[in-house]
Amino acid sequence: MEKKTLKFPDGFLWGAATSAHQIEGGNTNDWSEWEKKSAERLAKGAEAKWQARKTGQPSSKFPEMFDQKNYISGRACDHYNRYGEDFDIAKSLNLNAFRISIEWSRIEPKEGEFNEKEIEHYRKVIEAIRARGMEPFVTLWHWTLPLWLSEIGGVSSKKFPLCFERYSQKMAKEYSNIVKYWLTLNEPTAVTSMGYLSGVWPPQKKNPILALRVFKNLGRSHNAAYKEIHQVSSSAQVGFVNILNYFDPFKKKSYLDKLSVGLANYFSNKKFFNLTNNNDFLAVDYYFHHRLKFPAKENNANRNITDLGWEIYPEGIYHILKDYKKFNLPIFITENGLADAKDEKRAKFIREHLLWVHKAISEGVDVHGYFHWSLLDNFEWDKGFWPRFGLVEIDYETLERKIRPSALEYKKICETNTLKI
Ligand code: IFM
Repeated sequence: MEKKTLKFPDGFLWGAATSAHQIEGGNTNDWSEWEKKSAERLAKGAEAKWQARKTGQPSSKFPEMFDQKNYISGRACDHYNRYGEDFDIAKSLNLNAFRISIEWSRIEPKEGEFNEKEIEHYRKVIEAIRARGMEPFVTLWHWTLPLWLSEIGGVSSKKFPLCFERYSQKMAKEYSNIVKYWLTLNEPTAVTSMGYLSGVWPPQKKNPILALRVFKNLGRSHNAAYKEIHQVSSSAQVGFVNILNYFDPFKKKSYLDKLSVGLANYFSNKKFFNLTNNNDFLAVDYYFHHRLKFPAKENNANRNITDLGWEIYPEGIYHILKDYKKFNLPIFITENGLADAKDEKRAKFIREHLLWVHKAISEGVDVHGYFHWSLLDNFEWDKGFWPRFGLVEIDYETLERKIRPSALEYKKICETNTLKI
């Protein structure tokens, strides 16, 4: 049967996304300290946590999860030293954009004291991305904090927005000649709910009042950083990364199910956005679909799931993009990916999501780029190393990089700017 070719807009950015703490190795920040305190508990709790889930027994498939080492980021992928090799791989896959984050704890290890050596390091990293023909997208805060800042309350501290403003201004002054696209914050809703509502991530609070304060602080921080970056460079493009979940009602005609969807949508997708004054573009991360039954019970079909038990629901990205059309701003999909150690589902996952992205574009949504999460296998926060999100497999013993077959499929799409279906 003849294949159909779907063309993406000229100049579309094809990328991969990463974050410093998850790949660099050798970080000292609030997470690295928390990992040391939590590894034993997380390893012991793994059996109970994963056996009970609908994930096809990952506990027997991933014995690493019982090992305390799994939960310590340690040297991770040693990307701090091997970034050149990693960007060569990205280039070989025909990527023309690359998303990184700057590790604040390296840049400002003591309050108000900036480390020139580390500033130089990230300059080289960004230049290395550019030298390979890729457009850098730079995240200023992907969740980890310098120790001095976490000791005074981190994102919940009154001082946080000012500290973030100072750091952002410094970064803008240093790099605005080599960075056009700035992402101030990564997924503020995820980090607030995991750290301050469910209490699973550091600082493990379960306090809705504090969560609200964090939300406001992060909103102010984005607004301040937006201003600072634009004061340094009027041509900069600044946004923040919003993780958007697609909610739909279990029964299409049930008012109560629809009410649940409305509320979930508000708290998870809209509330933070409403706190931000300015965005030059919208950055969307898409991973989750929730089919809700009143009051808030999830009833997903889960026909197809990742190693983490997350439902694969490509259509959701289309609805999210359609909804974002109303803001009339360029949209970048700054993350979308899955844990798939055997690489059995990744190629199809990418193709199907892109099919829906293309449909949204053909209906007038202004999508400018897609970044797969992630280039490399990496440290998946409280789950550690066992979930494998990489287009490239990492052998954590030897640090050897091996390009997965799905990456070669993605390469074809990036190379031709088309999807053949
Ligand atoms: O690994 C994370 C990333 O740090 C933020 N977005 C979701 C990814 C997968 O869970």
